[in-house]
Amino acid sequence: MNSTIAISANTQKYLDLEEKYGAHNYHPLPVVLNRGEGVFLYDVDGKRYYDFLSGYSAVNQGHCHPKIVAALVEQAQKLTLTSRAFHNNLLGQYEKYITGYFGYDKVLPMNTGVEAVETAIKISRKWAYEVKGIEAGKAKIIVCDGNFHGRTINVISFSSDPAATNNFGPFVSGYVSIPHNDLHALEKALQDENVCAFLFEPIQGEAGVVVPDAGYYTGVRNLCLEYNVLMVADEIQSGLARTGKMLACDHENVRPDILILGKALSGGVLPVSAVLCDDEIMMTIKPGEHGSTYGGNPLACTVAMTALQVLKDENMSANAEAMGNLLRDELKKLNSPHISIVRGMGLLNAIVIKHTNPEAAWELCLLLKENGLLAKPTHGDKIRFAPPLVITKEQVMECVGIIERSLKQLA
Ligand code: IF1
Repeated sequence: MNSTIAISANTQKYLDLEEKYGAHNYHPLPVVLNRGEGVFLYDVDGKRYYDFLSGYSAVNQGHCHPKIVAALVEQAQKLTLTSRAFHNNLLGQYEKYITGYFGYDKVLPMNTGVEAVETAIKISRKWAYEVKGIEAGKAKIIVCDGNFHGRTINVISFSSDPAATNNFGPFVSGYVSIPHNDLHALEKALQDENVCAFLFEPIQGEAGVVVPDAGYYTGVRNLCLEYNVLMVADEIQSGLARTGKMLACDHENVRPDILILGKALSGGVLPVSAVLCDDEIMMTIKPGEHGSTYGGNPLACTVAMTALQVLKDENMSANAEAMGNLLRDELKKLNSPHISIVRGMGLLNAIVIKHTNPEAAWELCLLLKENGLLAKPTHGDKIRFAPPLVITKEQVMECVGIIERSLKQLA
């Protein structure tokens, strides 16, 4: 499979360890990294790469951002975890900061992305029974075909990807799946009075960066209002300046009822996630009904405040928009016979590979790696191009050169 490249003995040593002692639940590129700085990653042989994955959009602020790392180190020497059995001096400050930043009454802090999705689902169901008045146990949530919201049993219960669900049953009920980017299908599904929420990714990431038509977010907002259903946006990947606005929904000035954040909320240094909504929804959760050991820990609170502040101070939305436009324009100009589609928004992009070899996207990623750029294929023929948002114009042009060279080397 790794036919086109040679692997150093040093690198192979690390690959062998993982092969022997780690679960085989991933198929990574054969590169072993030990350092990151800004848009760059370095491997154990000292080779430098442009990072075009950004930890699946967790490292929007760039690797080891000095301000985020400084906040982490300073706080780590004072207090890292109290649990929620006691208060800590940073939680309230963080809650005030993030609710002000995004304009919601309340926040519920969690750690990983999928935990925040689970939290949003639990809150939606509480709201269904205690505010909307749906009969006990009957609440339904509408989701989209091709969704990716994480890996728990509940969340994979509404996945349409066989790889995510195969032999993991039995599954959780209460979900209805409709096509992505289809307002007619949404309106039809909303006829069911037991529907309490519509959970969606503003841009479908795992499906291959599928951007909906202009007006979709507005349409969703209006339909959810009309049918008294919560609009729940999973902005874990599309949010935090990645698409050229703080949130993807901001492109249409649409405010979801429940906002789910993760990934870049910590700039890639810790798992930090959050659910934001107003009192009518959040106050349905009472003490003892939900929580997490690490959620809202002082280390996470400090890191998240710094990571959010850095996004604003360094105008990362504006840079993502400008560099994204440049990247897509230049990729289209290559006119490569091997690229059938270039799509995306800001710096959340993908190309679709056209080639007789079904392994071509993987082979291209190996060539890109040889030429100094790291990217990963998804669903066989798509490759995500999502560098940290600190990338400069000169760097984008250098990366386009690497991509052009690699495409020409693709047999
Ligand atoms: C892996 C994908 C990206 C997400 C959205 C929730 C979560 C994710 C919109 C869960 C996580 C990650 C998980 C990662 C691969 C990656 C991914 F290809 F699988 F789809 F980014 F595109 N909502 N996405 O994208 O967050 O619990 O992982 O913190 O290896 O599974 P998590």
